Amino acid sequence: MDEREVLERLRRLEIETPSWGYGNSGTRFHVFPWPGAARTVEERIADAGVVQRLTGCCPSVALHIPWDAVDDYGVLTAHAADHGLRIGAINPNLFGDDEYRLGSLCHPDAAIRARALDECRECVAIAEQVGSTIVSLWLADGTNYPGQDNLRARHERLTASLEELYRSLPDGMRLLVEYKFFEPAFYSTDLPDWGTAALLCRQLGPQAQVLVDTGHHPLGTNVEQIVAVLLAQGLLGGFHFNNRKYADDDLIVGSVDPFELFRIMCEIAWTPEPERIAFMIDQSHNVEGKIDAMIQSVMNIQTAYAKALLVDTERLADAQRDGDVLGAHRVLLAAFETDVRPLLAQLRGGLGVPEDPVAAFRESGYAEEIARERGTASVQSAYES
Ligand code: LRH
Ligand code: MN
Repeated sequence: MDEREVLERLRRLEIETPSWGYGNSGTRFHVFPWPGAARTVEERIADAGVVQRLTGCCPSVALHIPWDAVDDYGVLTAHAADHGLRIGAINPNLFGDDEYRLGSLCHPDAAIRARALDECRECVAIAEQVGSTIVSLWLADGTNYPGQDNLRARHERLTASLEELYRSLPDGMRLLVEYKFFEPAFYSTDLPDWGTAALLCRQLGPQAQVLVDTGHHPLGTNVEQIVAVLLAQGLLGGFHFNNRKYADDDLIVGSVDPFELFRIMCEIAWTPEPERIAFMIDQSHNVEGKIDAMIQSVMNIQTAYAKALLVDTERLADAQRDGDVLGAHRVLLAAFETDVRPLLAQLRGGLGVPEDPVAAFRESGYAEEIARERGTASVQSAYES
């Protein structure tokens, strides 16, 4: 691919940021409040607007309901537009309520399943109101002990619940199904892996696709191979980008294993229609500033994608055809080891944004301004509440 094509593909890359990535977050041990961290959905959207202004490639923000629930979604959509944003994926929260102790859409009690389904349908309605075409569903559902529940029955409840939800989708809206191998359930998770998610999406229909959260796999999993298979099957709906060293650590994407992110973005670079894929970030910034961490994440994804687009695919195909194993590997290494900062500076120049958006943010005074205006909200962790 020549430089002009690479720049064109980079210009078309849009990355959605998560509203929940701008607020205070922590672990069960402690939540370290950050001065000026966003406290309301309006502040979260304002901060996402700063990321868009400084990167030029983050025109939408994902919402989590009820964390971001408001009375008037028309007003919220206008507020987002004032900050240069549209509202993106709507995430139902079916894990933050006492009634969901034994699950939500998989709960043994039909009344609780019905209630969870209503909350999902409410998110479909919210998506319609804000002009979003994505409902992104992750379930904490699972069990903690063998025998706690019938595993097959839970799967059948899940299937029936998702079929009802699927029937409520208007034309043009997609249901993204996110899997995760464990946590908060520690024995079985009802949506544990890509295979289960893919089977269910195939059964539901073309408006259902799989969401790959890069932190949701057992250590050692070949995530780029999962991406390749889902692309081949037409089932890859989107990503929740982050990085991890151990479990679902939700660290800055590309911060622990940039080579893995590069390998994942190679599968995207080699697919004919990447635009249908929802590129979203899903992170929590426990010890660092929220906004510059988000900007760094966007830059890391752009860097990985730029390197992936520079892979000499002809030489790679030749080496693969000739069985030149190391030769093929070295073609990939050559791209990964390319310094793409000049190319990204060109991209950002063309987008009218700073060459180094993190440095520009830090020089902008915005962090100091919101720290003055918003102060530092104290937050309790699970153990402390
Ligand atoms: C679950 C998850 C899911 C979100 C939550 C904030 O671990 O990845 O996507 O709902 O994080
Ligand atoms: Mn996620």
